[in-house]
Amino acid sequence: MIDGIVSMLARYGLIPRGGFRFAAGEAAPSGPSGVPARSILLVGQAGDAPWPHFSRWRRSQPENLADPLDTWSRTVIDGVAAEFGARAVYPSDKPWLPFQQWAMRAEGLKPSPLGILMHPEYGLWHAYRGALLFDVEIPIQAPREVIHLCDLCVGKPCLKACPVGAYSEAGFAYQACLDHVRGPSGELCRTTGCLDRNACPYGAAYRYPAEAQAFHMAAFMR
Ligand code: B12
Repeated sequence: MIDGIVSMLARYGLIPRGGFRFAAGEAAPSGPSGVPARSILLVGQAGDAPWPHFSRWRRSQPENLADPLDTWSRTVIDGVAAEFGARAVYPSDKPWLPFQQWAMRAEGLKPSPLGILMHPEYGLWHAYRGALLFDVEIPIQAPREVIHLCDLCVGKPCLKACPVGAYSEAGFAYQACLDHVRGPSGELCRTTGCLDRNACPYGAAYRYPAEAQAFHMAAFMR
């Protein structure tokens, strides 16, 4: 089954991002039958691999379609869920589901100073597009030991590039970021993406192209 899921996701540039079994008695979201799920498989992306698939699909959609990436993700991942007897949930579902906590458990990742999880290969250039919940236990490998690259990073350039210091030890100054990105000096952030995220030296081969970063920044500004 996992092989089938992997090859269906690959058609869209998506990959499984690890999973785990919920412990007995743990508050798990419901599976396809409506009772608490027994296991979960996260679905996401490394680098911008889904971008060409998403862009092609988007050209066939109305120009003013709201939340196009979420809509594309639902279209694709709902199809995978239906094929493999799972229930799909999404990062944009409300109330928000704990995707980053699930990801830390599934792949052993830890947060970078920016809040984005640091991946040993993809750096900050990865995301979650959905998760598949199962009524049954699926064969999932336990996460391997991961070196948290931020522990090795001495200069922490990710905390120095933002002109308004939006990210700091105190967390993410959401309003300061938004005001700057929307304002007259935010042109570079709007067109090439978050300067702090781009300052990270890891996973450079997976960095999203400017077009994709501008798309995400526009969504953030809305
Ligand atoms: C709300 C939200 C935000 C809010 C944060 C407000 C806040 N202070 O809570 C805002 C709008 C600021 C935000 C921004 C961004 N976000 Co955001 N966000 C979410 C969302 C939808 C819900 C978070 C949540 O509360 N979950 C519920 C709790 C119970 O789950 P949790 O796992 O415990 O949540 C963790 C996060 O809340 C995290 N956290 C708290 N504050 C912040 C701030 C940032 C910037 C991040 C990344 C995480 C983070 O700490 C919690 C502890 O683990 C998640 C998706 C999801 N469902 O989790 C994405 C998510 C966390 N965001 C993500 C990303 C990438 C971003 C951006 C960096 C890029 C973008 N999408 O534009 C931007 C930053 C803007 C910039 N300068 O470039 C990714 C992170 C992926 C990863 N590799 O780790 C997620 C998982 C979405 C996804 N599809 O993959 N985000």
